[in-house]
Amino acid sequence: MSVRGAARAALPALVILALVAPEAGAASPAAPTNLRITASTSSTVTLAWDTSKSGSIAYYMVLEKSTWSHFNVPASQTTFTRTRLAANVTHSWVVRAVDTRGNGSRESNTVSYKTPPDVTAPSTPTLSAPFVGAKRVELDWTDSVDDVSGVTYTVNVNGSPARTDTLSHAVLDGLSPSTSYAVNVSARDRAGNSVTSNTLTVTTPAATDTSPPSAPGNLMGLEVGSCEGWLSWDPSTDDVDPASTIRYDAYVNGVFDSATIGYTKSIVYATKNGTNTYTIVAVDSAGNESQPSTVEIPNMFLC
Ligand SMILES: [Ca+2]
Ligand SMILES: [Ca+2]
Repeated sequence: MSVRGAARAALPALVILALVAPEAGAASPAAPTNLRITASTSSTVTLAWDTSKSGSIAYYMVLEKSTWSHFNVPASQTTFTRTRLAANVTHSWVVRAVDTRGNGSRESNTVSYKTPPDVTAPSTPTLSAPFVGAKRVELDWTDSVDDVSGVTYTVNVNGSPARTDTLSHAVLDGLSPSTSYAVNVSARDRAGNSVTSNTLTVTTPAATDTSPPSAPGNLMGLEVGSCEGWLSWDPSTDDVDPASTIRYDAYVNGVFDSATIGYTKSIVYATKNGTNTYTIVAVDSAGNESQPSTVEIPNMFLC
């Protein structure tokens, strides 16, 4: 762990100490007792404890020592359910009572629970292709849900991974016209369990579209921190392609910089001191390019 990471990890402990430090001369409440686990699943644990025998209790503080987290529970409540626990980790908890003057009790007994390894794959996504263009295919799939963790998706084209992301939507670009592709999506949980969607065979049409999209409208450039430019523009329209599949190529001082698809914002940088010129060109799925839209941002500096 880096020095900065260690300092960050230690911070919640310092905060907890400050929160429950007893006032000089004030009696601390008695510690809660009989902390126990009353229910558990692969990713949740329910704790219960017996009330403090003395003190005017304002709330209970459940400290999760394995993650340096704490959770406050009203005094009327002597149970707490922790959800979304990481798999295959030993977690441990204690409870402290805090009275209405802010005095904290000693810690209760400690309980621990080791979550089992995650061996269950996420639910199977269902893949569809809402748009098939000459060189570009839009893919959409149902969200895959895992029992323990988040899910990462990999789009496979003809059996090879093409892109990986956490979004349940993708546009494949750079395909060939009049060609068939076998496409599916694998969903993987953090433990590495994966499941694969249905396989679609998509056949791109010939590139007969010769009309370019409209030029990106209302291009705006905002300088952020001298060297960074935030660009935004209104979506282009095309005679064939839906807005979600139009590609925008960004140029910095005439040099290609980056591309986005269906997304009308971009972050660009200065490549020289002074005024930098940014250009956005919309490109449809057949490769037709719009008229360029240009904005200048003055007074920039190289990062
Ligand atoms: Ca799982
Ligand atoms: Ca077109």
